[in-house]
Amino acid sequence: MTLFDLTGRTALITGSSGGLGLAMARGLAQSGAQVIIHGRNQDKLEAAREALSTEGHKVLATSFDVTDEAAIEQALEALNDDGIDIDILVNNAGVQLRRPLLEVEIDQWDKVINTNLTSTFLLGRNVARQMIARGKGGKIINIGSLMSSVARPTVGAYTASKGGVRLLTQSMAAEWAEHDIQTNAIGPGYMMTEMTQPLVDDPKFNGWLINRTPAKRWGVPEDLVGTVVYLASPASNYVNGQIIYVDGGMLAVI
Ligand code: GCO
Ligand code: CA
Repeated sequence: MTLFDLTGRTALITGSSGGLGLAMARGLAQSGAQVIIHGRNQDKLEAAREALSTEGHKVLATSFDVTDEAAIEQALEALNDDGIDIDILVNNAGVQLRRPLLEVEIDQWDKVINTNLTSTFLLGRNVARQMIARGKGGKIINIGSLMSSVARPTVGAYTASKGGVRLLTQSMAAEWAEHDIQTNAIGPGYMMTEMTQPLVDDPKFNGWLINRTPAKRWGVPEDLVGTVVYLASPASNYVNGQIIYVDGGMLAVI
């Protein structure tokens, strides 16, 4: 069993029918894990499942609203009934809202907080309950953002939610480390995905980004694979409550 071998482990990755989530699911599968991918769009989810299966990976698919406690409980129960234990949970599902705070309505605010932060609490709590009941420990990896620690105009709700993810990660570590659960976060920088496509297509923003990033390039989803495999593997068994920024150096440099 090498330090990064995930053979025999099962990983649930939310929001993984495309973008960062699918790249992380593929990376975990390539390291030997059985992956359970998740999404709300059935066509996208099935296409992702087909792709991973065709590549020879052990893959299952599940679909539930990450903001709905009953739906989460039902989905976890169904996996349990199929004898599937979740050893690795990646809380990746998230939405963005680019709108000045003065113009944000409460239902828009709630959608961002519920999808990005509350979902991480609900899934983390329920999976941790199972891990503790099994006495086997496990890995919880919460996907934060550059915005877990810095802000920019027009993404206030998202930033508040991702700042919450960072300190919720530390709170989970504080309470669950003694059960051999390692809870850490990844803070992706500006990665090329559907979510950031409008920014890529904006010559002004794109120019600023390339200039502001020490690596002088956008990240791509595959840039997250090494970090998620590390945090999902025995290599990180004594790492807890940390956030690792995968941002081309942006946060380290003014
Ligand atoms: C934005 C972007 C960022 C990225 C990412 C950066 O509008 O500023 O959407 O928030 O998505 O979160 O880490
Ligand atoms: Ca197992």
